[in-house]
Amino acid sequence: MMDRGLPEEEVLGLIQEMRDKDFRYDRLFSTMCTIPHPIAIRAHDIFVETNLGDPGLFPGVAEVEYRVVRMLGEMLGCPDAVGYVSTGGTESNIQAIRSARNASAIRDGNIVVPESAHFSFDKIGDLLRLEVRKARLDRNLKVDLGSVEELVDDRTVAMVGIAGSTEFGQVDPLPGLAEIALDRGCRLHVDAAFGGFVLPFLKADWRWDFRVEGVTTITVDPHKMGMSTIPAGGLLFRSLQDMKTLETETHYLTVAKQASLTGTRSGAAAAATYAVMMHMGMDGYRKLVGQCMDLTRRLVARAREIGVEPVIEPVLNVVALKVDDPAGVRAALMERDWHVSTTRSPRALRMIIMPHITAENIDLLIRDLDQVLRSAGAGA
Ligand code: 0PR
Repeated sequence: MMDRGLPEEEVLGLIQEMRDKDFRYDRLFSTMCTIPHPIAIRAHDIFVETNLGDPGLFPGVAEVEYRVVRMLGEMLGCPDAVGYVSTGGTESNIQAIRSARNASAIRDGNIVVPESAHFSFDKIGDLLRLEVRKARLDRNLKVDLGSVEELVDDRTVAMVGIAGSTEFGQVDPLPGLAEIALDRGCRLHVDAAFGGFVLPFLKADWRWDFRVEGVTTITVDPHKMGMSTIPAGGLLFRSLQDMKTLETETHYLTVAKQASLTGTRSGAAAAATYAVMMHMGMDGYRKLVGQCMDLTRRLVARAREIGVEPVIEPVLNVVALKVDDPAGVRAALMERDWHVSTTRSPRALRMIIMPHITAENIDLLIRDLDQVLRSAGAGA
């Protein structure tokens, strides 16, 4: 740091220079975040200095968080669910598994997750010293129940199902997983970090949330399809008892116990989430998700016009396209200022159709994809 600070204008100029290096959201097909709703940004601003880690000092924002949890619980089929606003999917997944581990007497156990699980579960294995067993997927890229049954044993502290997988947007057969969980007396965590703000607003009724008996915890991220600000994650527990397994004593704070992973916590992101959920309502999200799904179908139709097929018929607003050399195609698209990503198995080109994506940019992207594939074909 310099001895003497710079004038405000100069600092803002420096900040802007760096900000200008960031890519613009409308060209980003690789992200599960989006431009927050304007009302979320305003609420974020109003609560910017608040800390949910010491709720006695900020009873206002503590009430906001309580209301957010209540709305999330209603949205996910359990109005009495408890939980908190976390920093995102990774923290929520860590805490869900930690609570399951704490609720069981096992300390060196395992968790059974689908092969398609987000990499946060590898971090969890490392942090909590749990073996991460990965169950096979079926040809629709849903977890194979037979494989799960083979992997679950008496040292399994939790099973995991995904409602909206990171790479393919697929939804695991949660009722089947719940049956196994109930049968084996095992907790079942649902990672709906992405799908949690999509599935409740689709016309088809997927059975995956707390309405499925046996589901104990759910991760759902307002900073993804919820249109809130970063860092807004959500973790919900069906039972208060399970959340209590996470509590530590907090001697000198205004509250005696804390269940969250981090101490100081952004009240701003919780307020942003409250504001956007209150403003959008179920209807607003239905419309938003409807638009994203329409655009998803448009992308798939345009891809088919140039002879490219999706790996699976999209369930959510995630598309994986079968192309030769996805990494090479991704790099070529990046030269044209399009940002897409790739999947591991099967290898494909991955695109997420977030609220910032427009029909025009889908058409332009597919036009460029066509050119990239043709020149690769010509060069081969
Ligand atoms: N669970 C699922 C199903 C996810 O898709 C993700 C993140 C997580 C958990 C972890 O959530 P946090 O990143 O909030 O901790 N999925 C995205 C991904 O890995 C996150 C992301 C978002 C990546 C924006 C890039 C990006 O630009 O693809």
